[in-house]
Amino acid sequence: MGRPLGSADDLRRAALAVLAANDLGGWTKPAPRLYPHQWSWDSAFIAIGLANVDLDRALRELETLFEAQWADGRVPHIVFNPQAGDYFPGPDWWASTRTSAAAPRDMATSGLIQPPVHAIALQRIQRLASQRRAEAIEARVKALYPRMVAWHRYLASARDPVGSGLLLIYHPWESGTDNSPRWDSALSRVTVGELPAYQRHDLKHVEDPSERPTHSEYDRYLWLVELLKQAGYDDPAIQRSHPFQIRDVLMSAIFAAASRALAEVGEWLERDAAEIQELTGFARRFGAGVQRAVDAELRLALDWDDRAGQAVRVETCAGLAPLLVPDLPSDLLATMVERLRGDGFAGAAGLAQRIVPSTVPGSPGFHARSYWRGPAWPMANWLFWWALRQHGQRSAAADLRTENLSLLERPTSRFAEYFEPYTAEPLGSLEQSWTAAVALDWLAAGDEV
Ligand code: 2M8
Repeated sequence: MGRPLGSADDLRRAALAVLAANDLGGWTKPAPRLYPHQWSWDSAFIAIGLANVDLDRALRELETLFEAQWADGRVPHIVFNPQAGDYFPGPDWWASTRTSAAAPRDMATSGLIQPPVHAIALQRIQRLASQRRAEAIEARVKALYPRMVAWHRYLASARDPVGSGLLLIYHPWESGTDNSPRWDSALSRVTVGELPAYQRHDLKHVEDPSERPTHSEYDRYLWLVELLKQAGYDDPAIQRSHPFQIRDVLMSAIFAAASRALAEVGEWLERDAAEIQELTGFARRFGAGVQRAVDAELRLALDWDDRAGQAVRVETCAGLAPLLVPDLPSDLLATMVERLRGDGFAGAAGLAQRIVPSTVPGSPGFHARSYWRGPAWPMANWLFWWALRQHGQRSAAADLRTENLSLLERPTSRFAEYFEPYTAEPLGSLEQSWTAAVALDWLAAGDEV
């Protein structure tokens, strides 16, 4: 894996080897040591990558995840692997089965969620299966579809009971962009109560602690879990008192895009018109919510802090969320494409590759080596690439793909979890599954302008 990757074929082979090594039979761990369980949105990206090589295995990745779906429709952010103990917080800390009647009885899961990329993966699998007349796969898509509808209904109702068009999150881990400056002000207002003593495991696997969250951030993460547990993971109870409640623009934009994708799968399945309208309604409602969140001065969408009653004015890649919104008006699309290519993101001065960093370089909270505070994440770049293609922005999409592939072809890259944006130094874990998966998808997409 340390050898130069001379050709697309070499990169493809290396990516497949990473996914095979992390494959635990029906599901894939995100990284060899740092993340030994199944993570929700990682599995969606993995399914997208695998769809290019093995539809059966790609669909299996989603099926195993949805086996852990809660009775209320939520898809947990972690499904615990009973064979792996080396992760904290583990199943005992979450105590979901003991705490909530909606949690699965026979599987240990967390009680949080992550961004709903899954229907985008399902649609990819469905389209390829239809092209190839793979009937057995089509039948399994049909069987999984109602579970995805239940997931989307949970999000649209439990996470947005007031119909704002933005989904509420209760924890930075729900956003998937865990340590982003997006959460700094809300976290600073959380007063940590009585926490049992605990031992972090992540720092055993990442040499430089500055690449991971601080201890004070971890205390807050764990205290928020304590509070969610005390509320029995019950949405109305949480919304009455939880100190961290933010309307997340990136989560909401992904939900809008995924609802459109799911509606299209529903049309292909010839589902009831009312159900399809409900899904297209989610796409419109959350697409509109994200557009309303755009700040005219920063030209980015901003999260809304419900407890503070104000927008979160930071410049991160989540602000590019409108790009994911289906049918985005052309003026806003042009603004967002310009922003993505401009000096805050892919066009920032001195970048090793012209790709999107997680936080605008030089803006408050930016840190070039620190988890979600500045490094570039290939899977986040994939999302924006996918969005650009959905809008027919082929030239911007082609540039983003080429630059990301050049990064991943560097002999030192080794499918890292994230990269220092100025030096391309690999950070976090090496051989991260979703990095390999998006590499496979970019390779399969071929060159285009
Ligand atoms: C990271 O999150 C986990 C907690 O969920 C962690 O730091 O332990 C995030 O990057 C998240 O988005 C990702 O799904 C997970 C596994 O790759 O790691």
